[in-house]
Amino acid sequence: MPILTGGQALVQQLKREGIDTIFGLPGVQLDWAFDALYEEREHFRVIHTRHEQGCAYMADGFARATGKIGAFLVVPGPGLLNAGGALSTAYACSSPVLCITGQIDSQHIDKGRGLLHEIPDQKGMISHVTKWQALAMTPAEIPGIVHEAIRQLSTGRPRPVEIEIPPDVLEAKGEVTLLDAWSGERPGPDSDLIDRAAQALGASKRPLIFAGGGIISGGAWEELQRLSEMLEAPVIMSNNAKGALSDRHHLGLPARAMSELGPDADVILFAGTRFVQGLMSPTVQAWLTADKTLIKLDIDDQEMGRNFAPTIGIVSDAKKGLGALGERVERYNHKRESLREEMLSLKQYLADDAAKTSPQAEYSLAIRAELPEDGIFLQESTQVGYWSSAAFPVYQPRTYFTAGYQGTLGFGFATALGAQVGRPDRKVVSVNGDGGFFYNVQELSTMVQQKIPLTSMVFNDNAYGNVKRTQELRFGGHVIATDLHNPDMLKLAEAYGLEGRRAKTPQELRTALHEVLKRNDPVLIEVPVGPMPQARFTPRRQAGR
Ligand SMILES: Cc1ncc(C[n+]2csc(CCOP(=O)(O)OP(=O)(O)O)c2C)c(N)n1
Ligand SMILES: [Mg+2]
Repeated sequence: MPILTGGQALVQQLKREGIDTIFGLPGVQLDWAFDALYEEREHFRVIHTRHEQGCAYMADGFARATGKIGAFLVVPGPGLLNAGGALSTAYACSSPVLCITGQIDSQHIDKGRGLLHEIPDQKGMISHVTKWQALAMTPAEIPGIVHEAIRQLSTGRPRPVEIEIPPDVLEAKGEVTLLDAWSGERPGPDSDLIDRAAQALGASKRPLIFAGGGIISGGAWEELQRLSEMLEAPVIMSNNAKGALSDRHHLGLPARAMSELGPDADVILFAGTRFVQGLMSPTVQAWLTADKTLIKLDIDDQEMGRNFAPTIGIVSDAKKGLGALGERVERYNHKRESLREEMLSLKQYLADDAAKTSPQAEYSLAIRAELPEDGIFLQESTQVGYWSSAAFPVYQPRTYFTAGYQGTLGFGFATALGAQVGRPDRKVVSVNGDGGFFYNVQELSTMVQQKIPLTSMVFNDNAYGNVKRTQELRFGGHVIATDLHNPDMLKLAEAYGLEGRRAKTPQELRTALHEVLKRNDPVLIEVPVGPMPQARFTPRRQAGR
């Protein structure tokens, strides 16, 4: 048995589990962990950031872009709290993020003495945005805890987990048994339930599939496409599922299509989605239960019946569940007429309707025109970002990421940096407002130091425009706390040592992207804009067409 420090035990076990990239920000409690990373500097890429929220967002972006685990290492207490918004986002979006943090010395934990970075019940505090937490009290237990963390991240619903190790434990030496990398199966479906669901789908006249982010995180897009083509069932994708089926496929549709296709469907398969719309929209609620068979497939048994009551609920890994459904449906299926013409006409309506929101449509489509099909787009809570979630065409899985129901301002730029680190072979762009961008402006430094060739766009209206518009329209012009003073963006880029561009129209943005995406450099593009209208989308039924 080797004698290792706690820090070495941590780093060696991470290495065995296949982790090779860590986003981190050091401090006294982590010195022995960082020194162990130094010893393994040939294996690990350590990317240090300028704020802990950057570490956690980057780990999330890395995880989403690669499908692997994204790991970060931050000091306890305030460092961990700084990572909170990013962790809540990864939690909301079911992203496999490994958070490793410190503690105060083991003998003092939860005594309330007031030691550096101490907060009471750290594990309890972070438990609300992580699915599992553990505290290591000896070097010998560290490999087992890391191994269990990897198991937690690799099975069930992928959500962040947290490991905390006190500084005296990272420093202490002891006999340590390292474990082989975790490997195991994800749970498959119950075959009787698959049979019932396959019968319902096979006999259905107008089957429909609503796909959520679980399809992406579960790597189930091929099984999804096969099933939808067998059934000639349109696949409506939530924002987190964009790209599960290509927008070019006649059956691949954005979430807005639910109000068009939901009411007439007789069997709906909800796969890897909470489908909160069923609760939140009275219109959806009205048709959701009427004479329909609702099948729900989810890895998380807690999601069964939470937002709506399914007729058939199947707890399973998405890939295995959809694969099994595809096989079994063959037995019960009948041939349906092609929906090609009908769906292409619906897509055309949706595109024409979305194009009415200007200038968001023009800017967004300018980006689409220049971003390669496999390029990665990071959205944020800004005008062009909102429009994009509704109408940006996406062609491949793992190429469009949102902050999900956290709507976390500050998500876009930092998460995009992590995505670019994970996929150096892809073009990555982020769309930010001036409000959101400045949450993480300091990571321009990381971008340059680590040579991360991301193209970040800042739509600059010198305002928290979204809120300001509400104040103007709903509160009689009571503008408060929403005007922003920004530095000159080109000088900002220059000061950080990266290329800055200014594009004043959609055409100029397209030209700028055309040029910079040919190269592999970090770029900041400012797009000065005025106030934009709220994006409005009119369901075709309502438009009477
Ligand atoms: C963490 C967080 N804080 C606050 C908000 C509330 N919020 C939503 S949009 C917005 C303004 C966004 O401003 P900007 O990024 O400049 O985009 P714009 O609307 O101007 O395009 C704010 C403050 C939020 N979504 N997330
Ligand atoms: Mg703004």
